[in-house]
Amino acid sequence: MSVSWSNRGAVALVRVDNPPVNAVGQVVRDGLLKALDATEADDAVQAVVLACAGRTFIAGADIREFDKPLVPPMLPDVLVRLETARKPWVAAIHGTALGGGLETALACSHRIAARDARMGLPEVTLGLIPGGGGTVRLPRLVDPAFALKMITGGKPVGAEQALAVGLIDALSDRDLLDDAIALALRVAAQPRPVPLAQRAPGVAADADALEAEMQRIDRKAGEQQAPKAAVSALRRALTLPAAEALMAEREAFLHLRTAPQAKALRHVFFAERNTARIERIKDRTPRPFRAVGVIGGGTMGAGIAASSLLAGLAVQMVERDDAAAEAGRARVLAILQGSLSRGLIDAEGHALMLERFDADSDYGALANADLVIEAVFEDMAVKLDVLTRLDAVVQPGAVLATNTSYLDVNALAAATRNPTRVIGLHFFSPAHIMKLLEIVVPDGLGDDVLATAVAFARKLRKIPVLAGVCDGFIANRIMSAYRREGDYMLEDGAMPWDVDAAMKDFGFPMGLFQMQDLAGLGIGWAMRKRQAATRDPAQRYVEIGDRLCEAGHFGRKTGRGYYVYDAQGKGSPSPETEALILSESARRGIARVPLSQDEIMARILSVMQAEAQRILDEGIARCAEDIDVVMINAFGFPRWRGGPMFMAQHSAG
Ligand code: 3H9
Repeated sequence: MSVSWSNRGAVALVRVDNPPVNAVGQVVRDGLLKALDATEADDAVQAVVLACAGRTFIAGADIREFDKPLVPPMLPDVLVRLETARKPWVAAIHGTALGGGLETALACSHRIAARDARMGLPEVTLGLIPGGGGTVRLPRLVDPAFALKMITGGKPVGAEQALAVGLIDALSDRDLLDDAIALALRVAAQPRPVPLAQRAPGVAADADALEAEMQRIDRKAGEQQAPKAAVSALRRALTLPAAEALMAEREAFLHLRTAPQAKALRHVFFAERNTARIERIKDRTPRPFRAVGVIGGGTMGAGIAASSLLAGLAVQMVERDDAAAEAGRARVLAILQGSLSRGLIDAEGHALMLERFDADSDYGALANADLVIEAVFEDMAVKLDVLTRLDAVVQPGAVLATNTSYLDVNALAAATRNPTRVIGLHFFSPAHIMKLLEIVVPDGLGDDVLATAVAFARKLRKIPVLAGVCDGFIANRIMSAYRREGDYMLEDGAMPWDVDAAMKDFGFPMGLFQMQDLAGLGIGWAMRKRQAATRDPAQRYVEIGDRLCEAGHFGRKTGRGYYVYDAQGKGSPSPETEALILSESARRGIARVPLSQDEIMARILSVMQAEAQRILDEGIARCAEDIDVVMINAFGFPRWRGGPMFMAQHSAG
C-alpha cells in the first residue's frame, strides 16, 4: 500500500511508501486523500505526522506520468484539502523533499527535517514550474527573494538554511519520527497558523533588489521558457490573491508540461539515469577499488586524484620525478582547499582526504593499488611506456585505465600482459567538476573490469557512458567533426565571433573558437602535424589554425588566438585574425558569402548529427540517448534542447 496510516496515541502517522523515491503519483495522491478522510473522521486523532518510508521524503511528482493523460485526484486539489484539514499536519522530512514533495510539505501546517535533509523546487530543471502551489505558498512563508532563488534556480537547500529562512519549523538530530510526533502533540494544543494559501502576498525585504533579480533572470533565460514562466508566476504570487495565483500557476504548469522543452528535459533526465544500465554487466560484481593510483600530476591527473579523494577513496599519485610529484601534490591540495573554502567538504573530511593522499616518483608505491589511471601526455609511445611499467608492478587483480582522449585503447591494452584488465576512462577537464566519464571498452575487456569502471564512475558521482574504440570516441570524434565545419565556415564567409555568437545564442556556454582559445591552440596544432602524413589529400583542409600557431598565437594564454585578449583576459575580435581569414579565403579562390546565425547553426547541427549517426551505426555508442548525454555534459549542448539526437528525432525548438 503506497499510503498507510496508524495511530500513535493522539497522533496519526501517515506513511508514504512508494519506492524508489516516494514520487507523488496518482496512487499516492489518492492515498493521501483517503488518509485525510480517515484522520479527520477519527476523534482519537488530534494531529497527524506525514512521513515517508525508504531513503527520502516525497521527491516530487511522478515524472513518468507527465507524458500521459492527467488522472485525478490532482495534486493541487489534494493539497488544498491537506492545507484546510481540521487537524494540524506535520511533515517529517528526511532525504530530499523536492518539487511536489516540498509543495506537499508546504501544505502541511508544520515542517520538521532531519539535519541532513535537503529541500528544493527543481521543476525548472525539467522545463516546468512548480504546479502544486509552490510558487504561491513559498513566497508567503519565506522572503520572496529567497523563494525566487529556489523556484528559478532549482537547487535544493540544506535543512539548516531552511530553518534559518523559516522554511521549516524545527530540525531533528535524533529520531525524526519521535521528534515529529512530539512536535505534533505540541502544536495540537496551540492555535493553528493561517494556511499559506489564505495569507496575504509576501513582501520582500528589498523590493528593488527583487525586481532587478527577476529582470536579470528573465533576460538570462533567453529562449528557455521555464525560468521566464517561474518569474511570471512569482510576480503573480506577489500581486494576486492566492486563489487566483494558484489557478494561474496551474495553467502555466499544464502548458509547460506538454511543451517541447519539458519533453526534451525529461528525455535528458531519464537518459542520464539510463547510461549505467548495462545488460552486459547486469550480474557482474565489480572488483574492489578503494586504493586508486594516478599516473601524472598535471591538470588532468590532479583533477582525477581530487575527484577520487572527494569520493572517499585513497589516492597514490606517481610522477616522473620528485619535483613533478610535488607539483602534482600541490595541484591536488589546491583543489581540496577550494572545496573546503566553498563549504563542499568540512575540516574533518578535508583532513581525512589529506591522510589518504600521497604523491611519489616511484612506481613501486602502486603495488597495492586496485585501480590505476594514467593521465600522462597524449602520445602513444609515452602511454605505452607507462602501461608496460605499470603492468610490471601492480597486483594481478588491479584494473589499468588510460585517460586517453583519442588514442587506440586496443593497441594500449595489447601492450600489457593481461589486456582483459585494460580500459579507457576518459575524464573531461576539470575532472573534479565535469560529470561525464566516457568508459572506453576495448575488445576482450573483462566484464568485471567494465563493472568496476561503472561502479567507480558512480562512486565519483559521474555519469558513465560506454564508448567503443575509435579516434576520439564519442565526444571528441563529434567535436572534431563540427570543429572542422567551423573551420570551413571561416573560409566560406563567417568570422570566429559570428560562429561563436550563433552557438551562444543557441544555448552553448561558449562558442567553438572561444573554447579553442581557452584550451590553447598548441595541442591541436601538434596533432595536425602528426596526422599530416596520413591525412586524406582529397579532404578539405583549412590552414587558418596552423597560421595562427606559426605566428605564436596560441590562444588566451598568449594574449592572441582567434581573438585578441586584454590584460584582464577579455577577448575581442582580432583584426589580425580577420585579415588572415580573408586572405586564406582569397588564396583558396573562395568567394565569401556571409552566413546568418541560422545557417551557421544548421551547418553545425547537421554535421554533429551526421557524425553522431555514424557513431551509432558503427556501434561506438550504445544508443542515441547516450550521445545526447555526452554532448550535453562534455560540451554544454543546451540541455533544454534535449541533445542533437533528440533534436533530430523531434525537431524540438
Ligand atoms: C514536480 O514535482 C512537479 C510538481 O511541482 C507539480 C505536480 C502537479 N518521478 O536519481 P536517482 C527515479 S516535478 C519518477 O538515480 P538518487 C529515477 O528515474 C518533479 N521517477 O537516485 C531512478 O529510476 P531507476 C520534481 C523518479 O538517489 C530512481 O528514481 N522532482 C523521480 O541519485 C532513482 O533516482 C525532481 O525533479 C520522479 N520524480 O537521487 C526530482 N525521481 O532506478 C528528481 C527519481 O529506474 N529526482 N526517479 O533508474 C532526483 O533529483 C533524484 O532522483 C533524487 C534521488 C535526488 C530524488
